[in-house]
Amino acid sequence: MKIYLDGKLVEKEDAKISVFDHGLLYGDGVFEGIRAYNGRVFRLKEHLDRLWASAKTINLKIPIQQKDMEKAVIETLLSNELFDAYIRLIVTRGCGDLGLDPIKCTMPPSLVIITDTISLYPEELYGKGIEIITVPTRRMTQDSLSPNIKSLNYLNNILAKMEAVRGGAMEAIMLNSEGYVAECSGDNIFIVKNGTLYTPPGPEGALLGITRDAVMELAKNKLKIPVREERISIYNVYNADECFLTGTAAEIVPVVSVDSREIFNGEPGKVTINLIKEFKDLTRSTGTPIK
Ligand code: PXG
Repeated sequence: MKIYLDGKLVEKEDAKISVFDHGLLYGDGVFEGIRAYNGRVFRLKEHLDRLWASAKTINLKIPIQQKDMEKAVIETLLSNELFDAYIRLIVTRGCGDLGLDPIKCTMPPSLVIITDTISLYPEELYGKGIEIITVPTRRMTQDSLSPNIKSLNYLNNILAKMEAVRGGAMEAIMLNSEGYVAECSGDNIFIVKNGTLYTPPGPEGALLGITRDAVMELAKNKLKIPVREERISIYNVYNADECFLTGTAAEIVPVVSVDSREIFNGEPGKVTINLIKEFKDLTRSTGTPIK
């Protein structure tokens, strides 16, 4: 397996970064998770725009142009002969000393691209749906650290994920500090009520997911149903007609129970099933060609 590291394709064993990189010392850096389907990278530009926005927010200058990053992603996929893949892009702050101040990082940021095949939730769960729970760890808030930054420090989400797994669930609903629904540990959340699709807006603590965006477009344009980015409570989730999660890794996964409350009749809903189909068509027919 070849890894892209600072402009070179190297073997996995040689893809190493210094222990003085602030990406390791402090989680100081940003990342993206992207997917390629059927020889095309899905929404590559949108992912790179989000990477650049995360970097800008933490005042990290990515040392190459977006076009060159695009080429590097394609090159890495080609060298691994991967046409259906998960792509992890990482930009670290670079090497410094043991102090927090990134001014001391005299080396440029490191760029890493890992491409691999991906293991999803087991296939049958897409038909059956998953059971999820609300966890104690709250999604961090805009007034401390923007949840819209995809930073290398994912402890907030990791704690939530561990709490979900300990509670026997595959995903965690994270509330924000006001007690409203923000998102899940690695996915956005949607509900359907009376024919309208709802999802929490960014400021509530939701990452502006690329899959979330695609799903909102499909709901509006293909399913012709209204979409609202609106504050939702856990009461709204328990009493929804449908619930599902979206993310690059998970795609669209139906939720059939939340905190032991069955969602409607405990089966994946019609809107969810239609969106899964539309999303599949979209991911297999659009995107940046790998060749
Ligand atoms: N919310 C959070 C907090 C995320 O990290 C999403 C939503 C979905 O966004 P996209 O753009 O992918 O639709 C993410 C992204 C994992 C894992 O192992 C998940 C993400 C990132 C890294 C690892 O589940 N999800």
